[in-house]
Amino acid sequence: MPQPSPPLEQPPLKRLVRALRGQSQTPPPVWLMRQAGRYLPEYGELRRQAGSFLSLCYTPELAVEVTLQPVKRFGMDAAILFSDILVVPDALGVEVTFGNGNGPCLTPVRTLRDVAALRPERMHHHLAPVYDAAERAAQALPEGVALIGFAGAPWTIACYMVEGSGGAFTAAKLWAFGEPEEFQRLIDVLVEATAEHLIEQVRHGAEAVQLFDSWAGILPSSEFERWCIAPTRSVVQRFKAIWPDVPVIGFPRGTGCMLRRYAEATGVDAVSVDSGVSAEWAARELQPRWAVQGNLDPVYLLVGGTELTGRIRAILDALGDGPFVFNLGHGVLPGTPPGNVALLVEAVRAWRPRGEGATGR
Ligand code: 1CP
Repeated sequence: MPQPSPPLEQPPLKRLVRALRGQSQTPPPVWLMRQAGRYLPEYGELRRQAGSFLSLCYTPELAVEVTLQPVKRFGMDAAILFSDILVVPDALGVEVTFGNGNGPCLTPVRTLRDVAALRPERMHHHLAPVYDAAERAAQALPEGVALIGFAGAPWTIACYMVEGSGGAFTAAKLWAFGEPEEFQRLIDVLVEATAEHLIEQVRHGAEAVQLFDSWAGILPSSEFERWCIAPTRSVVQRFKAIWPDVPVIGFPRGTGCMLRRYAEATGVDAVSVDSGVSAEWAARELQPRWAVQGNLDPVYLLVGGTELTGRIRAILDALGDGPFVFNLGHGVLPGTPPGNVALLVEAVRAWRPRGEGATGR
């Protein structure tokens, strides 16, 4: 009698995904926010080939190559899809340009009429090259390396859309605090668009997603619930309705002691912490319930040497025993010597918990 064929084996979960699901890994997986980009000479070449920054994002062959560059050079545990948080407003029909080194420039959205002119129905078509890049990157990555998809959180995207540029975002705050019902309409559009964008990236191969709320820290505590937490919770709920097992990392930068409330209320699986809170605080207040990611100040990558390796070890000693993903508190800075990124990855890989020999862990 022929034996029944064994059930198809699922590939083992990647180290990044396991850590984000709450399983400690020794040593913890490592990747860096903005690990692709201007500090890498090989990025500069492709950037010139593409012409504009957005055409780099929308040319799948080039976007895949840039996504893979840091992984090829340094061997991180994850690649973040090369794109930008501002492709969402671009896809909604807002004109977005990136001047040379001057940051982004957008046609400001400041009235209900501007909100009504947004075109969510064209988003999917517009972002097709990004999803194509995700699919190709997921296939091209070395075994065991996970692909991370991402989006800006609604508050942070609204900041850029209302202001029309980077900066202090006073126009966005003025609208949010002065005419909250109007501003809510913009946030509602962004909640849908953001969830859709994350869901599609997973459909095309991303294995975890990160929500960048880079400007959550400029909200006063009285407005934090309404403009950071509530929209994020809505995005996570929509995403989880489609992909319940795919981990979501939340990064509400600059929010200090509010991080705990954020994690409790939004439903994220993991919290990315900036360098403003200590690794010990994160280990005590967050790690018992959520995976933690972070939190080396990117300036240590400019400093290098034993200051860098000492800080890495201190963070790992505080957080490395629990579910943890080594990362920075914010993105890699332009001008970072690539050799220091190599040193970082090596130092994380060499780390073992204290007393490992004694306890046999
Ligand atoms: O080549 C160039 O001149 C463009 C520089 C650049 C790069 C490399 C921009 C313009 N965006 C990116 C890629 C990018 N942006 C990635 C993928 C690469 C990777 O991480 O390896 C990601 C995840 C982002 C996310 C992003 N874009 C954020 C959130 C993270 C953060 O830094 O807080 C934000 C705020 C942006 C907006 C943006 N895009 C680019 C710039 C210069 C900015 C910041 C503008 C400002 O300071 O307000």
